[in-house]
Formats: sequence, structure tokens, C-alpha cells
Amino acid sequence: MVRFVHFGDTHLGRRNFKLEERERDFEEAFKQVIDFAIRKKVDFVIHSGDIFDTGRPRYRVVNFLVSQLLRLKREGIPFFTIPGSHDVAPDGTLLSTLHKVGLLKNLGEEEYFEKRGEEIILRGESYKGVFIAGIPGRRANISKFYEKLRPELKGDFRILIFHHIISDISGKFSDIEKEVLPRGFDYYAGGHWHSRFETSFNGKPVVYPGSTEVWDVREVGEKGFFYVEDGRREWIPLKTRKFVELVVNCDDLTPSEVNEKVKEQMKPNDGAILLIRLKGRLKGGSKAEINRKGIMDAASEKGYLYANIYTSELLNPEEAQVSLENKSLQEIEKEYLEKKGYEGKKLEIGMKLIELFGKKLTASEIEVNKKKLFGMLGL
Ligand SMILES: [Mn+2]
Repeated sequence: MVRFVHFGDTHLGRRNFKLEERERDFEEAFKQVIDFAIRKKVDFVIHSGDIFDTGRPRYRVVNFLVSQLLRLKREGIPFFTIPGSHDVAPDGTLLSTLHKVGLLKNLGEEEYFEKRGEEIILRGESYKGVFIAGIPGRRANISKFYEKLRPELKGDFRILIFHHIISDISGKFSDIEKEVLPRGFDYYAGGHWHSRFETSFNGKPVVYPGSTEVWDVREVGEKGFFYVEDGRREWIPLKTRKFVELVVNCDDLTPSEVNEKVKEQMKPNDGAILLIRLKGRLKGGSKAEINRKGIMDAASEKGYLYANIYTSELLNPEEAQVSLENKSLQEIEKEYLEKKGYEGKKLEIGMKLIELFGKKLTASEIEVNKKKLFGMLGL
């Protein structure tokens, strides 16, 4: 009876809103999975890529991971993984180092791939009668790469770890068609998609646990991982930071009235992140006069860890209603950049730059945008 845990996209080192607490949150989620694996005494752990948020994680992030891998090692529980798109730097991945010192098995190492003419023999590891192979989250010609793979299938249960989005999930973001997956596996452990997704291929499960914490506010939702016992799969939810959305209609309000209304509608909380979306059209003054610091201080007093205020749906008194056209233009720009191969952070930066080009900005808006861009660039 084989028992294992499958998680992924842990993005250690990630912060939202530059909050140190958020970095701890990502670690806490990772630790919960390791705690579970040890408590359940599983045979092994599978991670489907993006252990780290960047290819050059800071030392304290590396130290955290190493201490968790050591906990597993002491219990005799191996950790199988592949490098996700975020784990790779221009000159390689830290996972190779961790593989060499025996803290994990990086199934994306070259030793697991052998070119034989046009074909690539895909080797893996055999452990307790289970065959585990992996495909690193590389991008270039990825479908062709999949088609060339000839897995060296062994054992009575076979697992493939991969880090690409199949078209069943999203046509827009897909990397591969499900049909290019190599046949003969009993469990396809997917990564890269940050929400839970489950389907099948040839009658075998193709599953994505999603990220273990909220990488971006657009993916707020339940986070968790899979526990598999004798082929039976169970979803285990994680305790993660709560996000609360507050939508405030600001029609016919002045900026100072907006402040009062937001504070009124803010319910007390215990540590959540508050996302405030201001909507409608102001009666007087302008968006720039809204006292953001006042709102953020109020949120802090009510017990929130942080409040982020979105004003893109808020109109100044004389501003033309352009939302529909404006939105579709943004979508066109986004699609264009995606077609050119931009994704993730690069896409975000590209969108931001397009947004700022030719715009008349006040000194404080320039400062805010400068900070945002520097944050995106990691400066
Ligand atoms: Mn990811």
C-alpha cells in the first residue's frame, strides 16, 4: 500500500505587498505539508515545481527549505521534485545542488534524460516498487519535447511529475495539449497552475494541487494539497492567510466622505489582508485626495494585517465613462504581450509600462508608480 503527498507551487520567498509576514505565510504553508507527511508517515513526498519564487532565493529562504528537507530525511521520507519555471536562474537551479547533497531528488537532472536518435529516454527513480519520473518546467518547444519522450516504465505504480498547463484547464494559458503526455503512468502530478484542478487521461488522474498560498490576489481561494493512499486521492486544505474584499460604492461622495464610508463598512478582523475596491463617481475633489493612509491606519486598528486600496473603478467628477472600451483595450494589449511570449512578472511589467506611457502624472503618482515598477523588477 503506497502512500504519498503531492503538493506544488510553494513559491518560498514570495511576498505580497512587500510584507515580511507574507514570506512567513508561504513558509508556514510549506511546513504544514511537511508536518502532515511526517504525522502520516508517508512513503514519499512529491512536489510538482516552483519550490522557490525566484531562481536565486535568499539564504534565509534556502535555510528554511533545507531545515524542512532535513526533517523529512530524518524520518526516511524522500522528496521528489522537478524545477518549475520559478526555480531556474540563467546558470542553473539550486535544486541541482540539493540533489547532489542528497536532500531531494531532482528528476529534472540531465542524468534522467538520454538522447537516442530522435527520441529521449526518460528515466526516473524506483522507490518501494513505485516508478517516479519528471519533466522540468522548461518552455521552448515544449510540445515537441513531450512527443519525443520514451519513459522507461517500471514497477507497479508509476508517477509523472510535470510543470505545464494542459489545455483542459485554460486555452489561454495552456502550454501543452493533454494528449502529448506520455502514456503508461498511473498518476500525473501537475504543477504551474495555481488553483486545484483534476481531470483524467486514459482513465488515470491528471491533477494539480495549485499553489499552497495566495501568490497573487487574483488567485484568492482555498489552498491545499493531495494525500494519496493506495491510489485513492484526498484533498487536504491548508490554513492560510485570509483575504477579505470590501467593495464600496462612492457615488456622489467627496474624498473625505469616502474615507468615512470605508471606515464604517470595515468589520473588525484578526489578521486578514483587506482588499478595498472603490467604485462609482465622486461628487467633488478627485481620487488623488482620498486619504489612503487614513484608511490603512483604520484597517490596522480593526486588526487587519494590511489594506490595499484599488481605485481603478472610481471616476473623478468630470471623467468620461470609458470603462468598457478601456477594458477591452487592456485585454488586447495583454493578449498581444502574451502572444509575444511575455508571462508572469514580465507580462506585469509590460502592462504597467503600457499603462504609464503618455500619461500625465502628478508628482505623487510618479512616486507610487516608480515604487511599483521597482518592486516588480525586484529593486
Ligand atoms: Mn508557480
